[in-house]
Amino acid sequence: MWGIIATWKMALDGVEKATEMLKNSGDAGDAIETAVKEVEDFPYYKSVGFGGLPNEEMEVELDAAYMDGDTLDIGAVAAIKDYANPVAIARRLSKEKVNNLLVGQGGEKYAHKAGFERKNMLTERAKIHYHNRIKEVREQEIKPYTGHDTVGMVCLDMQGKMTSATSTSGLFMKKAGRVGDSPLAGSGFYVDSKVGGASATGLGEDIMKGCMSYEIVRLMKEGMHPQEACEKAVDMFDQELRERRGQAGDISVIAMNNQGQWGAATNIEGFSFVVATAKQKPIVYLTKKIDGKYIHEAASQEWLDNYMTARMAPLVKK
Ligand code: SD4
Repeated sequence: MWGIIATWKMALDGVEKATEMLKNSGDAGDAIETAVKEVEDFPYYKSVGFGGLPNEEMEVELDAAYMDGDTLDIGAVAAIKDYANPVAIARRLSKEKVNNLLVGQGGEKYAHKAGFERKNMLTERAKIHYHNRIKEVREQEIKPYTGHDTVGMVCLDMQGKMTSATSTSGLFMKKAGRVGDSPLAGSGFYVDSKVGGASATGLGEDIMKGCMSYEIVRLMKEGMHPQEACEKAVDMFDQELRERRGQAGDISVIAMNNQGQWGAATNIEGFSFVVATAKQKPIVYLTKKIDGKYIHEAASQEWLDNYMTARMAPLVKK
């Protein structure tokens, strides 16, 4: 068995590439890194890698992580600037004995010495988004910009090894130095090859409060199917936040166990994700909750076309 699951439709091309590797006995570490890099390199995705939207100071600060489910090795970078593929730096860090999570300049120095490609990650298009947003919104409340799109993945290879990885530019207009859930083990990602893995996207500040990814893996370890674990973790924590705080931020999750079974859940409208396994070709699903029950529907060609058209539409400075 092999499989890969990833947040958001934007992961499709990367998942397709990973599928080719996994089918041919490829390693889950190589496959997941290839898949995440594909998303990082595509300039029209606004919250991952090149083309990611900047912070308040118009600087693109990136968070990324990598975890090996066999050894439980973790590597992560947070709030780093000017590197093309943060996930590759995170993976390299996972091989160190200590110093596995590096922030800001420390992460950049490590990446420089390790020979990673420097790149100005701020595109002209992202600058236009920034200027338009400054004009549009004066409200200070922190919220993910519409269609928050952190990429998070879980991968299983034929050898039974599982990995998890994330990459994001975080929340649009975040404060300089703000770190979300994505580089934090247990919150944005977690994987254990003996059980399975999970990853989250949404409002990092709330995802962290519930250590969502670890919670899902914990529930799977207790014997739950990934779908049941995702539903339980999201529904219970969403309710908990509402009761205690009066509101809950966006939380969307994906999970896969070491049998290649998978699941997803969300507390928003319009969450999409991509799955491929030895049993099914890569499919983009849209998650809906009808009468309290989650339904994953394969996205139509029209929906897929509209997704790309919307992301690549010309942008005018207001
Ligand atoms: C964060 N969870 O930095 C990320 C944001 C996100 O798509 O998912 N954006 O809080």
